[in-house]
Amino acid sequence: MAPALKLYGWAMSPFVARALLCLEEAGVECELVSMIRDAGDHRLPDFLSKNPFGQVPVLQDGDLTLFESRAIARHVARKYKPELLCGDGSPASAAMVDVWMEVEAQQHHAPAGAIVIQCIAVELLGGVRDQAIVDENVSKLATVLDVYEARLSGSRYLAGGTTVSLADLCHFPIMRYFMETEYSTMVEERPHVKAWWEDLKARPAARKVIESMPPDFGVGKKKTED
Ligand SMILES: N[C@@H](CCC(=O)N[C@@H](CS)C(=O)NCC(=O)O)C(=O)O
Ligand SMILES: *[C@@H]1O[C@H](CO)[C@@H](O)[C@H](O)[C@H]1NC(C)=O
Repeated sequence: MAPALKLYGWAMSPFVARALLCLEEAGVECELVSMIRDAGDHRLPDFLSKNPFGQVPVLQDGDLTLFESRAIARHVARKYKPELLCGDGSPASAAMVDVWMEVEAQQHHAPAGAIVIQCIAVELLGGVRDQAIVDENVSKLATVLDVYEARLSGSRYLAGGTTVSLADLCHFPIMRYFMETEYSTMVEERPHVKAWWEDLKARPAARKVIESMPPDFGVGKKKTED
């Protein structure tokens, strides 16, 4: 029988990978319906009826159709592995998962994503990176990672305690690409952030998802095929 869940998108996208990682961690079987960005699959009417913003990923879980990778991640956790959302089960510990999920979305993602785009994507697409954008975002990310270093010196995971939560997992996809840039030293230089990252990437679910995340977004491969 085909799995009841379907995820639409291209697996190398950090947003799609966020959903895939969460599904994998929750042990949920899900069919990846592959789409091709260059072919404009995400702008076809059928896809726009699933996500009017024309972005991947989209999750279909029975009658429920969802977009926005963090909302998908929360849904999967809530329905299939609630421990990922609630720490030790107390309201206080669930609140800390929420706080650090917001930190990922509001503080970490933009600078880390900007560095990844400039240092990997722009150059592979034949452009020239804008070093001013890189520098500004490196400085912003350094401040953010200093906060992480302090936080992780008191607990193994961001939400506190010794069990992984959705807050940690949500960082994985953009970190995976960030660690391929020369700015990965920013992680190496912060021992607690480094230990946290090594722990995350060693998780079986992360090792599985990373197989579909080539460090060059598959762009390098495409170039040689052209
Ligand atoms: N906030 C969204 C962002 C999704 C997103 O940017 N998806 C990219 C994946 S590479 C996309 O679909 N881009 C195609 C486009 O915007 O045309 C999420 O978290 O799911
Ligand atoms: C970071 O990168 C973004 C996106 O390229 C850019 O708009 C912004 O000015 C950069 N700097 C900071 C401090 O966020």
